Amino acid sequence: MSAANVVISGLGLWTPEHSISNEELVESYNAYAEKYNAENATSIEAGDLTAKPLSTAAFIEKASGIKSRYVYIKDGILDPDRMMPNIPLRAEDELSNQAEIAVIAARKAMAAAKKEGKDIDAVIVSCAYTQRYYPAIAIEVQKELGIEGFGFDMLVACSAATFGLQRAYEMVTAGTAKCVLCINPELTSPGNNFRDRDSHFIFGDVATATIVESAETCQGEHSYDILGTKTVTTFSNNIRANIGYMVNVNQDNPYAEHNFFHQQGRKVFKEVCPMAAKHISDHLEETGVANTNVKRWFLHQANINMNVLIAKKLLGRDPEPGEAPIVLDTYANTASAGSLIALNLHHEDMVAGDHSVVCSFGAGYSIGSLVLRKR
Ligand code: CO8
Repeated sequence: MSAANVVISGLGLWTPEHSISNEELVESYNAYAEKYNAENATSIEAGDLTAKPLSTAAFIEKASGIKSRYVYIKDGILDPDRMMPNIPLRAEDELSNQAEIAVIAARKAMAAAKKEGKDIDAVIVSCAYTQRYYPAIAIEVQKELGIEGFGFDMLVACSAATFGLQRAYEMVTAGTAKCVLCINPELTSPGNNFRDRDSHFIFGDVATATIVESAETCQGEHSYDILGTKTVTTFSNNIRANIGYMVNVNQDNPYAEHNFFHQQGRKVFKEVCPMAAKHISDHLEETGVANTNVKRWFLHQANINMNVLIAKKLLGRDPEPGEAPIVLDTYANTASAGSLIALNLHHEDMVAGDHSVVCSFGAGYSIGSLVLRKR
């Protein structure tokens, strides 16, 4: 099967009903920091502990472009005595939290692609974290949606969504699946350290879903030829979260800072921007599409300054409004889902023949891209 025979035929997006503004987040963080500093005044004065610095909404918006973020559960996050979402443990016979949000996004993508469970034969759940190791969330989703065939979970942090789409593309190309449901239930808030001034503002929750199938069976109103996919990874410790199943045998504290998301943000910015710009340029060249022939750039949503810089490197000028859509002002960084939120919200006005690029970049480091053409 040639490259242009595999298509994206449906997109779905679940946006949580709760959001938190920078101002709300900063007020609760500062209350927590002031309380911590007052309670530990003696140790801080003696130099045994470091005082918690205060956060500002103005810094957050200027440094990242983020104004607010959506969260699955708001309760608990803004409580200075808790600083994490209050998500009750579910019984084993209840739908898991991630399967719940995955199914909502999946149903939207299936409706857009005009598919029912019986039409799909593979499910990929790819995201930055899964809430348990097994059974796979994808298999739970598969049962919930009445899908036969197989499902599996995969983790590639910020690039889980694009890497998942590449797997789907390869499966349809190879004939091991006919129609693949790819879902990215990015429940980031449990892994975000709301007690850390440098990262408390970065992440939001969301779920995106995409149907990948053969052009022969495609019935979606808005569909896209996948002209090519390209992925690369280079090991870096600059973005890490250490939490895992060894936490008990290590006799480690699950609430220790190193178990939450933590990063060297400046280094990430400096190292990833040129890598991502080169990756996209190379991919376009390999696909035979000129940069000047790309209508829309659906870039990873981690930092607005990163997106502007990468778009500038690719275009040799500032991007026009809407050319490289930004969604992180309201969604914040949603791990691997950012570029797909942008695609979900800004694709319908493209016309047949328009080229676009979807690209993720971040932890790993990992970079993944797809070159698309509207049908
Ligand atoms: N309020 C006020 N001041 C602050 C704050 C704050 N909240 N935070 C930092 N400052 C201060 C610092 O102390 C510093 O002060 P000084 O100059 O006196 O030392 C000053 O502001 C500048 O600080 P930084 O150098 O840290 O700030 P930057 O301008 O570099 O901006 C960013 C910080 C926004 C983090 C920026 O570096 C950035 O965006 N880098 C790229 C980040 C990135 O792409 N990360 C990838 C994220 S990973 C991913 O996308 C998925 C991971 C998996 C999901 C995990 C889910 C939980």
